[in-house]
Amino acid sequence: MTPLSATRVWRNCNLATMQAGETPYGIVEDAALVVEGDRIVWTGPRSALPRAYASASHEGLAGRWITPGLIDCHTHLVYAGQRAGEFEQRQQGASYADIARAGGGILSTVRATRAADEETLLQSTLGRLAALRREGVTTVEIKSGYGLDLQTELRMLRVARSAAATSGLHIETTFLGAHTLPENYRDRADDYIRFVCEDVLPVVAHERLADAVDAFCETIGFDLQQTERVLAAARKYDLPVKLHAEQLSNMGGAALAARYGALSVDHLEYLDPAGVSAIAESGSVAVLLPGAFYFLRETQLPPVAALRERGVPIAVASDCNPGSSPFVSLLLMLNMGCVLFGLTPEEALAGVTRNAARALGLDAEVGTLTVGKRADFVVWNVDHPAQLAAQFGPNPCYRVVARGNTLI
Ligand code: DI6
Ligand code: FE
Repeated sequence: MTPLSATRVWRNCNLATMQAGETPYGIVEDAALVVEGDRIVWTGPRSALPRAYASASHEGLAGRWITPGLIDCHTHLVYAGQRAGEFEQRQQGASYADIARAGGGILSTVRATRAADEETLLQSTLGRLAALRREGVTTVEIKSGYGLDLQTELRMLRVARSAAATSGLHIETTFLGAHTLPENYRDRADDYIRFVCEDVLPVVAHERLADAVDAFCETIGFDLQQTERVLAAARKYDLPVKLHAEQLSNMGGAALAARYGALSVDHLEYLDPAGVSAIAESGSVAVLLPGAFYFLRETQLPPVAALRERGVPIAVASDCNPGSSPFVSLLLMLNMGCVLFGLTPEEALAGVTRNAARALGLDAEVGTLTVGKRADFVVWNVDHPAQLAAQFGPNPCYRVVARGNTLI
C-alpha cells in the first residue's frame, strides 16, 4: 500500500463512471480523474481539467479504462474445509437438497468451521479476499452462518471484521444465524429460531459485529413464519435485513422481506409475479447469484425480464461458499450473469458496482465514479468495459485503488 498523498490526477484514461441515466456505462472518453486523500474530487474530459490540478502528481494510463471498484455484495467466504466430495455425489445423481437432508451440505461446513480456530479461518479468508482484490474488488459482504452456535457465529463475524483491516478492502458483515438447522436442534426449528433471536443476535448487536441480518427461507432452511421472526428481531436492533429467497422453490420469502424494507433479496430463481411486484414497490435490490445456479445445474431462471420491466435494480454477486458456489471470482460472475441469465454486459457491470452498492446500503459512498464518493476504483487493460463481461482468463486488472490507497 502506498500512503495517501494530497492530490493525484489520473489521465489518458477512459471512464465508465456507471452513473445511471447518462451515456451507456456512464462513459467519458479521454478523461481524467482527480483524487484528494480518500475522495474523488473531479472527473470529466481531460480537456476540461481545471488548471488548479496542473501541478498535482499525474499518472498517465495510456488509454486504459477506469471503473468503480467492484463490489461483491453476497458471499459466505469465511469457512473451513471443502466439499468436492458432494460435487462427486451430485454428478452421480444426488441433489443438493438430498445431501443437505442427509446431514451434509451446510452442516458439513459447520462441522469444519466449528473445529477451526480464529487464525486458521482468518488466513483462508484473507486468501479468498486477495483473489477477489486481484480482480478489482474493493468491497465485499461476508455472512456468518457456518457456526450455528454462539461462539462460532461470533468467531466468523470477528474474522470478517479483522480481515477488513488486513486486506485494505471494505467489508460489510451479515449475521446469518438462520442458515440451517444445527443437528442438536433436530425437529425443533422454532426453538432454534428462538435461540438465534434471543441468545445470539443480542450479543452480535451489542458487539456491533454485524451490519445486517439474513436468513435462508427455503424448504431445507426456514419457513416464512420462522423467517419473519428473524426479520422482526433484526428490526428491534435497528439492523437492516436481506434474505435468501426463492432459490430452490417459491416460499414467498421475497415479498416478506420486501415488507421489512429489505436492502436486498437474493437468488430469486423461483420468484413469481407477485414477488416481483413486492420487490419493485419496496425498492429492494434483486441480487442474482449465477454461480450457484450454474454449479447446482439449476434450470429455473430468475425472472430477469420482469425485474427489468418493473425497474428493479439488479445486482450480481459470487455467493462464494464451499457448497453451492465455490468460485472466488466476480469477473466470472459477470460472464455467467450475461450468458446464463441474459443480462447485458452493462447490466452485469452495474450489478457489481452501482446496484451492488445499493444492496449494501452504501450507495452514497461507493458504486459509481462520482465526485464526493470514496476513491475506490480499478484501472483495466481493456478496450471497452463490455470486455470485462465478455471474456474470462488473463486477468485484465491493472491497478486497484481503495480509499485512495493503491492496493495493486
Ligand atoms: N444458499 C446458498 O447458495 C448458500 N447458502 C444458502 O442459503 C449455500 C451454502 C452452502 O451450501 O454451504
Ligand atoms: Fe448465499
